[in-house]
Amino acid sequence: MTTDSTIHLWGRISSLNVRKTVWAAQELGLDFQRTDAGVGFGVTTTAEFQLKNPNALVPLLEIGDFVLWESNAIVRYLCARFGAELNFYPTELEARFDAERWMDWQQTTFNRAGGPAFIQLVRVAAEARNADVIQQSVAATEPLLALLDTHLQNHAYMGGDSFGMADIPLGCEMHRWWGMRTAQFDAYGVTRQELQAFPNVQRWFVQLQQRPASRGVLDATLS
Ligand SMILES: N[C@@H](CCC(=O)N[C@@H](CS)C(=O)NCC(=O)O)C(=O)O
Repeated sequence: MTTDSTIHLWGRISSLNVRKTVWAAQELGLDFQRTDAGVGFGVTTTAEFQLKNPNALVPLLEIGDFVLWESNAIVRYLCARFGAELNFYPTELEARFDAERWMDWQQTTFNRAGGPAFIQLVRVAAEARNADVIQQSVAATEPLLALLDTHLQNHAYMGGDSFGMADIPLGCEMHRWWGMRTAQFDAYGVTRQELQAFPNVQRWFVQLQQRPASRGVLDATLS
């Protein structure tokens, strides 16, 4: 048992999932340290790290003897433990599960739809890119943006009138989706709608970008 209460995040900032946890910690005004780990940095390949996360993935949260993996679980935990006054993790059960639902949707639906285009356009070498994969990713993502736009027509934030935990994962997804330049899609003969085509998403996303705690996350360069 250790008495060390340092809030330690493990993971490279180039990871969307790591960025969520960093943003959450910053919103909560936490004093935390982050160690680069994962592709390009190693660490996750060590036996010591895999004792903490047998998936050998980032992010990982460590506070003394407590370790937690899965990015959205980390966001939830930080908000629940350190954000009671802010109500980022809503106390009212229905409000909490409304937010939980959007967080699950981010991982199971939005990320799956938009991820392939990101991998192709940012991570795969130009000569190896597959235009069909990019096309399918756009076709799967744009209806989801329309769905989000409809939701945000009547809600200032994902969970209602005020910023909360569900804004973090989805804000990170929007940063990645709009961080890819439309010209990149054009280069593969794929038409992607601009952010302006989704005015409520645009209004919400600009509000998120204006939050001081989103710095280093929503202005991060994609890689
Ligand atoms: N569902 C997990 C996914 C974790 C994951 O896939 N992490 C990626 C980065 S986004 C990773 O660790 N990739 C390997 C690496 O960086 O070494 C979560 O949300 O935390």
